[in-house]
Amino acid sequence: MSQYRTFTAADAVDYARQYGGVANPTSLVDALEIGDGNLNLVFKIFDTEGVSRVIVKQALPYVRCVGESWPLTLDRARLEAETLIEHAKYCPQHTVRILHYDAALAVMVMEDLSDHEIWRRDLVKGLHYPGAAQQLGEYLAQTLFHTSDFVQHPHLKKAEVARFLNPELCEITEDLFFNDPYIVHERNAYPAALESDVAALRTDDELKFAVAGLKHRFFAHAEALLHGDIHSGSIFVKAGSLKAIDAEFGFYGPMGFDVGTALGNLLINYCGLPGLLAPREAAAAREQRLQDVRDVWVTFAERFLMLAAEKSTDTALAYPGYAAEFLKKVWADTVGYCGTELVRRTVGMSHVADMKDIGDEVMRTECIRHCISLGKTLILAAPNVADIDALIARIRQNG
Ligand code: SR1
Ligand code: MG
Repeated sequence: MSQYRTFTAADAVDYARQYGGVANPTSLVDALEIGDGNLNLVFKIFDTEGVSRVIVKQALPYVRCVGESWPLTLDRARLEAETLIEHAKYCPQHTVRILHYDAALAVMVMEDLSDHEIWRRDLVKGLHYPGAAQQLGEYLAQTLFHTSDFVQHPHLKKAEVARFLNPELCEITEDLFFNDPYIVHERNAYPAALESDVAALRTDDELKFAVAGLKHRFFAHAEALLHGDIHSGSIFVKAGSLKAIDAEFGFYGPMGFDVGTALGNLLINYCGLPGLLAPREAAAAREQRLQDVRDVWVTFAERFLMLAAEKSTDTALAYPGYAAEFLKKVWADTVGYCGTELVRRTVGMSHVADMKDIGDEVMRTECIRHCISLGKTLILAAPNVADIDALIARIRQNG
């Protein structure tokens, strides 16, 4: 990676001129670094009219939100670009378009989605995008089915597992999801008033046993090419459109991890809404969030079964009824991983606006307490939650 250098705004403009695919490249004149995520540099590239035209994204050789003390592989840029390119083969309508990438520079150029909004930013305002949940279910079904053993040739599948080995980014997930919240760790951060709730996670044998199973399946079950971090901050929306971005955690893993992460972020929002909005608006938005959870799962499951019936190429896996049986395992994983997302976003290091933006400290603490409690409930209940109705009933029971 000797060619690597960290881009300045001027470098980003030059790069976009070469690889942005704009008709008149010299019209690109300005760049603004807008990265607000945990890991990378992100430049918006503007033309002479001040219109943003493409995005240049570059991985830094360390975790941006922590600094150089936490080095991180530059190969994540290749993994991100190749995951998104792969997903776009099967679901172009819901995957950001990668125009160019360079593994040595750890850089990619992608379509500008300035006419969209980061979904989390609008979920925090209680806004609803009709159809977004179904579109997310469609993205999950298309990408996970088409990269699975149901349809990939066994030789290709094994080669793809190798191409998408992502040990360093997986290790972040392994630590942040499945270790840190259940031990004393310096990365953890939560309100002091919740010390006893968090301490209870550390001594709950049944819970730690269930988390061990989820971590083990994350290690071992190479079921499909996951996005790997499909939270509401990795999704752009506008009326009638949804696009997944930010797939640097992509690897072959258990399908329920992606579906559970997606549902988990809707439920984090559900838990935060009473602190974000006035009571009447919060109640309405929470009902919508439960409907979104239902719509994501139902769309995912129905489309997955339809694809399995129509397109499965593996002789044994195509046996009638097998896909439905497999989906039951994906469902149990989904509920479990969903629970771990709720716990790690509140107890661990990666906090989100759905909680951080709650102005009132007491209210924020209560919303976080609810999120931890719901997460724990879902992890424990995962093998016994019969279906989406039972999940929604459990969520309501939890408060
Ligand atoms: C150190 S990275 C922390 C988190 O940010 C990313 O978006 C992932 O969610 C990761 O877990
Ligand atoms: Mg990300």
